[in-house]
Amino acid sequence: MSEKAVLVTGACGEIGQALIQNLSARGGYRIVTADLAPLPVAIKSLSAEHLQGDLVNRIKQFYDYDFEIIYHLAASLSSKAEVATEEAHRINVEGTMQLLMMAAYRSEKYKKPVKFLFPSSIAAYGFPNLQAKQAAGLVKEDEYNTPHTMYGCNKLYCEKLGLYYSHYFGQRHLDENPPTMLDFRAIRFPGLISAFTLPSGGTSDYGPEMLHAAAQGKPYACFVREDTKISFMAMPDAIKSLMVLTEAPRESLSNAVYNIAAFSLTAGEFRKRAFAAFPCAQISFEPNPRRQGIVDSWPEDVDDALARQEWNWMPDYDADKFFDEYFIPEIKKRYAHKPSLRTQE
Ligand code: AKB
Repeated sequence: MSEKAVLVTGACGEIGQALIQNLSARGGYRIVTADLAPLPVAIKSLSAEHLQGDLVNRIKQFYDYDFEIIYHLAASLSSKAEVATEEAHRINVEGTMQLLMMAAYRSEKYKKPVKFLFPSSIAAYGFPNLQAKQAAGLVKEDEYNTPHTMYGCNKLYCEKLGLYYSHYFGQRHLDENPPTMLDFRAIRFPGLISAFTLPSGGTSDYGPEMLHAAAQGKPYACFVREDTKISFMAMPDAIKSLMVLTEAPRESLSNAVYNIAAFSLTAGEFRKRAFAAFPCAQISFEPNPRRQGIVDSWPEDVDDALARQEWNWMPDYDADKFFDEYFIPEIKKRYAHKPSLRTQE
């Protein structure tokens, strides 16, 4: 059986590493990776070829491949993007547009729609103030699309670009012989937490940072208030969502952009969970006004009914299962060699 050619950009990031491991375990894929950095040892042998460097400068190279599926994960996350806005725009928007153009061109030329999977974010939402956030309840895909961050603006705009290249590019969609268009599918991810990697540059990072610090017996000063609430998800569920959406039949999808949710917790609840597993944890709250403002503009939770209805989305991990069956057991193994680690068995 021939292998499906898959491109994973942002391969060294948290989602990238977990996705590559999953694709490789499933088998049947020729995985080409791309990133600014060299591949970490954990996934090096899983990549058939690694394209290292700036995607925007090297886009021509990508036209030589026959990718059936593209997971475009490369991004500058919300906190980092806010301090280097031009660079973020270049990575998040120009890089995405170049790849979308390439995928649209190949779809049309070879009359086979390239599947383009795009990780969007809860950062695409923006509430005018904390009261509005707390009153909103579960937020649907088309509500509060008024992001406050460069990253959120970039994600929202790239969703629109994806729609454009998959439906209207060339304005020939109404012709008698419309071209084959690329197949764009996006997921608005909540904050993701992996037991194996740590995030960097994001604003939901306080959740995973707090837990990894507690597991190592390191003090942690949380940069948001204790009552700060947003939705989170276990990394295995994020990977599952990408795989399920990739395989969903086109006809069953009425939308290109989907919310997904798993559990919503306050920073204070994270601390409680951390103490329960690691009683010696040292966690304080020292809110940073800028990062606090960003998280205050994001929803407490999102409505993922459309994903559940159209592609049977269902997370495997609620908060209890996340802590009891995934994060705590894995993190204890990961840091077991550290002498400072003291846990409650
Ligand atoms: C970030 O914090 O920027 C990301 C996200 C919520 O998209 N984790």
